[in-house]
Amino acid sequence: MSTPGTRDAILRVFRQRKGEFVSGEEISQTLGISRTAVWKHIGLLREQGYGIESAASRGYRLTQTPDTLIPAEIQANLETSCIGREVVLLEETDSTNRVAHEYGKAGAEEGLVIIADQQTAGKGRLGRPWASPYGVNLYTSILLRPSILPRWATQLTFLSSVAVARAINDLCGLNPQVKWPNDVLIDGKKVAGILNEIDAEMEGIHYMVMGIGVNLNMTKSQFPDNLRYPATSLALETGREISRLAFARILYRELDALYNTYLQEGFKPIAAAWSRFFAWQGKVVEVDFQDRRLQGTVTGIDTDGALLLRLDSGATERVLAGDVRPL
Ligand code: BT5
Repeated sequence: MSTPGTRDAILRVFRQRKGEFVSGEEISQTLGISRTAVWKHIGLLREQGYGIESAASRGYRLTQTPDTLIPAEIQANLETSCIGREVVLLEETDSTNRVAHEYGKAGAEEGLVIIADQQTAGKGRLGRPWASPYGVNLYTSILLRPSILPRWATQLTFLSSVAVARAINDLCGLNPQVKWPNDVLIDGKKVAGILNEIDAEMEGIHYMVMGIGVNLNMTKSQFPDNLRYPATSLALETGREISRLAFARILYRELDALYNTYLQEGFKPIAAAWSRFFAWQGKVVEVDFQDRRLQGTVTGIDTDGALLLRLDSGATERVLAGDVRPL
């Protein structure tokens, strides 16, 4: 058994026994590995920050877990119906979205979650980079297989923004705003980005990859110099360290609840939830769209996620893509 798999399995045994001592003999038998291997893996877990007490006649007991992202810890009592049913953790990868595409193409079930401690080529929209330093933030991609037409796929971007905004509010008590179409901001500074991609044909979606990056503990010096917009992290905003594990779990729960609502009730409740975090409703904005610069009052979003602007002429314009600035 590989080291991460064994680590996971040992943690599962500890969880099942809820803080009790478990003998080395029992762990070795349950996992089918030698007592020496158990001892070695306990040592590795301790190096990763797990508090594991050992008592000569009683065995081992888990006393503390670090902020390490370990699938068993993420899944423990997660109680979601779909999201997180399988969790793949990678210490380093180019992009979790790229990995999720591989799983999608190979036929993996929806709800699969990919997480990385670090991305070496994290992707934003239009080929832009997403800064993804080691161990401080959440970089995750979720594989979904909604049976919807490709043109409705943008609706899921709004769903992910709401989940991120709710998770931030739940865990930190901050009041994030969502920006059309996909960013999550705190006081106008970008704290999370979303990159949803689909593999589809005209009649339907084969799968969707929902990519979410949230700046949790990133420090000022870890942000690239040439950012398009001001950025921040939850630690910078709250002054305290944010548990990656706690944030990931809350995010997957929110996503799961919203995804179920979406499948049962459609986009309407998602759009309503999104609007509550949307600071520009009723505001005058400017947007570059299809080689034109438009100014208008934001009246909401359409069923396909297009931004609805009321122009001075009284006409309504549907903006499908573009960068919106408040005036
Ligand atoms: C996004 O693109 O905001 C989508 C970012 C999605 C990242 C996640 S991480 C997990 C998954 N795997 C991936 O490979 N991607 C997804 P966009 O709106 O195009 O914004 C990109 C721009 O944000 C860049 O051009 C920078 O200016 C800025 N930026 C880069 N890294 C940032 C960071 N960590 N925090 C805030 N802004 C950043």
